[in-house]
Amino acid sequence: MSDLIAESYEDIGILLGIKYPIIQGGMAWIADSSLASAVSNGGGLGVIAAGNAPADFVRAEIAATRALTDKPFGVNVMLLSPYVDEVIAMLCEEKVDVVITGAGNPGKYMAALKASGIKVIPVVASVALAVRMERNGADAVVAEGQEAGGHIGELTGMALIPQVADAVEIPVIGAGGIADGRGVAAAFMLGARGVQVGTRFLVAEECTVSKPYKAMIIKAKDTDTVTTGRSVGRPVRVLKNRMTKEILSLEKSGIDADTFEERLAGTLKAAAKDGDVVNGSVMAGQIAGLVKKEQKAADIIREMFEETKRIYESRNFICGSGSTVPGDGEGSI
Ligand code: TUI
Repeated sequence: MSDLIAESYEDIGILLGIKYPIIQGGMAWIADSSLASAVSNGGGLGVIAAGNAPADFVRAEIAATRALTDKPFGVNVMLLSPYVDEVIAMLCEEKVDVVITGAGNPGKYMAALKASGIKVIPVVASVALAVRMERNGADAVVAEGQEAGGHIGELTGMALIPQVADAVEIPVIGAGGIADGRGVAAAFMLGARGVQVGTRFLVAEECTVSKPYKAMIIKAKDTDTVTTGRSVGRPVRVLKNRMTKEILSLEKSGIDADTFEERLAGTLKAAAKDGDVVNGSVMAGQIAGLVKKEQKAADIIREMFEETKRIYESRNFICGSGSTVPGDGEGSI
């Protein structure tokens, strides 16, 4: 059984040059050089979020990250950004190690990124996009379930990850609802060879998100997230607050997509940077209820994979006898 871990370490580890098969989610307005370098120094793949920022801003974050770590790191490109073309051109110049894309189809950028020697890992929310991305030369895909925070698709990770794993040859990285070793082990069982984790890294000591945002994650319980924007085709998972109450009631009365976008503009920055968690967008995954304390990024990673290893070593089930009692190894899988 523990061979499976070794295999997954090798796969994503060798592909990305990292010790643990974990990618930090590229959270817009939050994932900066401080968090990305801490995750990379801790043995995972740290990721800077380009979000809606112009190329020069992202270039400065890349320089800052390079000053803080000599390990590989990535940049997350949010494909709905108005600056996406200039950000991609800059990333090709900078020759970053890895580009992870989200919220769209990166097909038209794939050739340029690959020609610059960059590894490309699109986030997908369907089998169809995963298959298309593999044909376009993606090095791996992140299969992200709708348990995740922020912009989401329709399928849960439990349904999406195994279907994507069956449909493509490239490694699949599971995401959405993963915040501890049980989540990692479950994703591996579904066919993933690595994980992407956002919400738990929100409370990393090195995460520069506002204090009220962190406090709200730590206080959150299982049912505290809600999906806004479904009615206008832009589903986004956030923690419930005064803002989500108003947005959901506007959606009930039939708000159009443009008015909706205008109403939301600036709300993620308000929560993440200015600490307004009452009127701002506090994006978080459904697993926020499990996240209870601030820790160093390196400790989060170590703890998660120690737990994964313990699970693999202890869940030694007897097969073939009809028994489901944890076994002594005889006839075990
Ligand atoms: O991108 C994310 N999560 C994000 S981006 C973000 S910034 C933002 N701010 C305000 C409003 C909206 C976004 C916050 N959270 N996750 C990756 C992800 N990508 N999840 C789902 C998808 C996805 C969904 C559909 C990717 C592709 C897709 O279909 C594309 C196609 O053409 O088939």
